[in-house]
Amino acid sequence: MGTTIRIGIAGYGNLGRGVQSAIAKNPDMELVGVYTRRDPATLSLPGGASAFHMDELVKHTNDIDVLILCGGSKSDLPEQTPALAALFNTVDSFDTHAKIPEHFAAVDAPATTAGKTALISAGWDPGMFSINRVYGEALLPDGETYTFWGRGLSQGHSDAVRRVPGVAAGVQYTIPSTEAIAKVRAGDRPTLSTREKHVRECFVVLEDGADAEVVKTAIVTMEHYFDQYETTVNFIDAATLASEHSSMPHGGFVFRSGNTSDSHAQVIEYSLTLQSNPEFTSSVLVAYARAVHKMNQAGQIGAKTVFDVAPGLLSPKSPEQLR
Ligand code: API
Repeated sequence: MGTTIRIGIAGYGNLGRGVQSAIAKNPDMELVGVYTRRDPATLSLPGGASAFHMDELVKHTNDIDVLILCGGSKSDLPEQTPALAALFNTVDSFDTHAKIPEHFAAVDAPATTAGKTALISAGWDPGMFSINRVYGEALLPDGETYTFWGRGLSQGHSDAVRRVPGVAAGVQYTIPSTEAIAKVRAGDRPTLSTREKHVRECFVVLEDGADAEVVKTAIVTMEHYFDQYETTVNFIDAATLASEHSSMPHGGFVFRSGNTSDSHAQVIEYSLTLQSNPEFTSSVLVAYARAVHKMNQAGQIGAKTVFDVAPGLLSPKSPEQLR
């Protein structure tokens, strides 16, 4: 193996901490620094890692092979990824599915101009689930694809809830229809609307003086996140949030159910059972950082998605070892 891949972390919330843990599990990687918009002196970083203000990033362009962007999709990444992809090879987990083409275009131009490689929308969905949908559809062209999430805490939806004016804190659980999952697993191919597959449940702590009805309406009508679902909003206090909603489990299923001939039906199932949604997402981001490093060295520049990355590039093993 060659020298270690030098990783920077931009943003130190749940994902940033997860990336730090994941780097510790990958001996071919090394953490150069954590970059934050907060006062870096206030971060207590395990393992003697260094913290810097985000503004210092411009001074460290020669020290970092791949910068992993750990901000939220609602407002951080649409600004940060295009700006930082002009300076670094990057990996992000932008997960507003409907806006991925727009995000791709915004990142592709600066990355290409700078000769950088920018992998967008990695994680598990979008990410590993996307890959499994594409595999399923390619292998079983005559069939149906089903994605179920949960039961679990969606970071994307929780982040979106927390950005609603009047919300002090909150989480969102995605709850799938267990009946629908059982039918699909058994080989049925029901037609299911978005509403029939999942419901969404929010637990929200209001800011002092906030109007609960206004907050609730803002959440349940939010485009891309809640408007297509049955959503319930429960108002709780900060102590209850801390005691009952601090863990972040998630998971789900991708099914492809199809026929290879009139007489034979086939079902493919990919499933995840996650104790920590952010730590798993972070592990995916770190494996893709390895691929981004190799792709940039091979001259593959510009914006990329998981569909553009060959599986062997994710591995610390060489092509010879894999063969
Ligand atoms: C949901 C899924 C979760 C995808 C995983 C990840 C996240 O509704 O629960 O935000 O946690 N879209 N993108």
